Amino acid sequence: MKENKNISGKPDKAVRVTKPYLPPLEEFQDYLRDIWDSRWLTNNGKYHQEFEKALCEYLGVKYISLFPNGTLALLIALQALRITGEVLTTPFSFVATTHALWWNNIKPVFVDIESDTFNFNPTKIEAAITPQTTAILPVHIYGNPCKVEIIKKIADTYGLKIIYDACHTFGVTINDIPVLKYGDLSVMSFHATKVFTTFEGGAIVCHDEATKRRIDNLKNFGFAGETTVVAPGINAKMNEFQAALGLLQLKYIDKAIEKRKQVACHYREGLKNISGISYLEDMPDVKHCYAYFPVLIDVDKFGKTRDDVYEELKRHNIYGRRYFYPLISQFPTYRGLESAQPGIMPVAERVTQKVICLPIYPELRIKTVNQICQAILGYS
Ligand code: T4K
Repeated sequence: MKENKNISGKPDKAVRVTKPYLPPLEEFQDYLRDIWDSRWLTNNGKYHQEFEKALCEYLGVKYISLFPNGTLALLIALQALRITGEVLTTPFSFVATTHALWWNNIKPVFVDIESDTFNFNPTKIEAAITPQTTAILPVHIYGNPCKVEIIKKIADTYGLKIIYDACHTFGVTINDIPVLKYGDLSVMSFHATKVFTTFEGGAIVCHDEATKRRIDNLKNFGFAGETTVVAPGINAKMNEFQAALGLLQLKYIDKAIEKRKQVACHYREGLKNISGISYLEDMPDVKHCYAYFPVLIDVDKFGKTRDDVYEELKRHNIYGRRYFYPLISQFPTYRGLESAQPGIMPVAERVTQKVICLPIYPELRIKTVNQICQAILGYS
């Protein structure tokens, strides 16, 4: 394996929270040459079309629209369903989830999370619904599925749409059913830090042809033909280079997820029975993608805070990340909202103080995983 170099060209020994899994460069060069020769670079090109089809097959869904990143896909998902007013969402996510609401002039209403999954808590939905509520935007955080059946039941009762932020999931299934089949729409990210990457990238999964057409129009300035514009759309098209990488990545993704699983299993083994350290187990009947490996540090039992551990790991050249700290509702941009007030979301407030995501990626050596566990153990 080649050694990584840092920006100044020196060997980079740091172990970071993630590292993109890339196919052999020679294989990508064939695609590059083809794109170069064809001079067709974007706008629903050959590889875009092939990738959409191949991705539908791989993920077991009917309709996918590709995007240049997950954030634009979230923005368009909300536009496509004409969501307005208030939307219930989680404060425990990457800030893009809530930003997408704000950019659409929608008021986010934060709802607490569950203590065992860190996902949006469905038992808190009904109390947060108002006459202005039009939709729910939960996140399958760390790739672990939300309680999709319960959320659907509540949404159906109140006539609400569901858009899942599925930016952490790839190939995740519940009882062999793709998690992407739930909700009116699901939004994916193929950013460099994700399980499946197209450099930057994203997608919306929908379940009927008319919605797919509307999404495709919206991402192409609203054009519904050469001379007709049916909506104030935007430019949110994935280019041919991203699509070609996506096609190639599909060949390797199963192997990559299997390697992530091995890393997760070794962490669980290395960190088990340590007072004050807890982590998520695999959920029954779920096929996971092992996007992140979050660990909670309980200061009373472990004797050190999460931030102590974070700093200690840095001294070992190991860069975990405090995903997701602070809560979105604690950022100055959002903390004025009624639903963001301190004390309203006790679980999220507790988890955000305790969580650290340890490095996980397919090329992470088991030897390194053991060293990370030892660094934590030796610090208690
Ligand atoms: N919804 C959710 C739930 C999300 O998590 C995200 C994105 C979105 C929506 C929006 O999707 P996108 O519009 O991004 O497609 C990263 C990512 O930028 C962001 O995509 C991701 N979530 C978020 C959780 O993490 P940072 O600021 O933590 O990334 P950064 O640059 O610090 O990278 C983290 C580590 O990854 C680095 O220390 C090393 C490694 N890395 C990173 C890059 C960019 C590489 O090895 N190579 C790379 O090219 O936000």
